[in-house]
Amino acid sequence: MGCGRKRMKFDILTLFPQMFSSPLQESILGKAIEKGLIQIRTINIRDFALDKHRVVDDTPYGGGQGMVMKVEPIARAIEWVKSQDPSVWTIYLTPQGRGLNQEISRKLSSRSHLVLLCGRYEGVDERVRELFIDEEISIGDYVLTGGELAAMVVIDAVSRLLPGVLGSDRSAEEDSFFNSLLEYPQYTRPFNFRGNSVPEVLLSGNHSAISLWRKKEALKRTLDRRPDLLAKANLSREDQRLLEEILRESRPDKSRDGA
Ligand code: 4FV
Repeated sequence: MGCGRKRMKFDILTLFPQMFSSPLQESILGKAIEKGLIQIRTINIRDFALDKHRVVDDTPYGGGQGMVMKVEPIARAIEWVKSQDPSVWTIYLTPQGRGLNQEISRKLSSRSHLVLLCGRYEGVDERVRELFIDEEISIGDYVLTGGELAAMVVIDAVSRLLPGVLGSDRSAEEDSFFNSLLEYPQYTRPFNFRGNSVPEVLLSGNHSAISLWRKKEALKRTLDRRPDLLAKANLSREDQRLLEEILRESRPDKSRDGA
């Protein structure tokens, strides 16, 4: 099973387990499940609501619109998982969490068992977070109807970093080189599409020239679209030199002669 490779377990606490049926069966994640590299289990929080009507939400104390998810069913569900594996790391998906990024994804990929708690309505009772949650993660500054889609994003971003999940582990590593920068432009056949051709260097077979072009393009794109990432990137001296070249080339020609 997974030939001794590291395998990872995701326990998803949700009121809508069927939402996970198809998205996780397709393509790379589907194969990773078949290969036993990842195991995904959906746990219906309502199964841990023990009252006759299996109630999982209630009106907010202090009034206000919407409903809040009750603490007891979630507490029982998390304690049930912890009774099987006390080392499980519990995550609550919420707009109030830390913004998911490649660094967080890499950290999570070093763990073996995650619980992903999916909120609904106005969210969960505060005591769930205080008593049962190790980490809160947001996939973006917008409000979803539920945490399920965010949980899928986390599973995808983390699973692809596990050895054996992507075609070749190199792609994840290559990922890692560029991970603090935006990706360089990609091209494939046809060479010429309606008069738009592929940069010659990519067909030169000169791998150092190709790598230099890609690094420069990644730096240019990051400078244009996400200068905040550039500020955080640990740039090599060659990167710095390329960046100066890009800035020089972007300035109107008067500066080229240092006038
Ligand atoms: C969300 C996000 C998100 C908030 C209210 C579920 C919803 C509802 N989760 N990143 N953005 N969650 O919008 O993770 O309970």
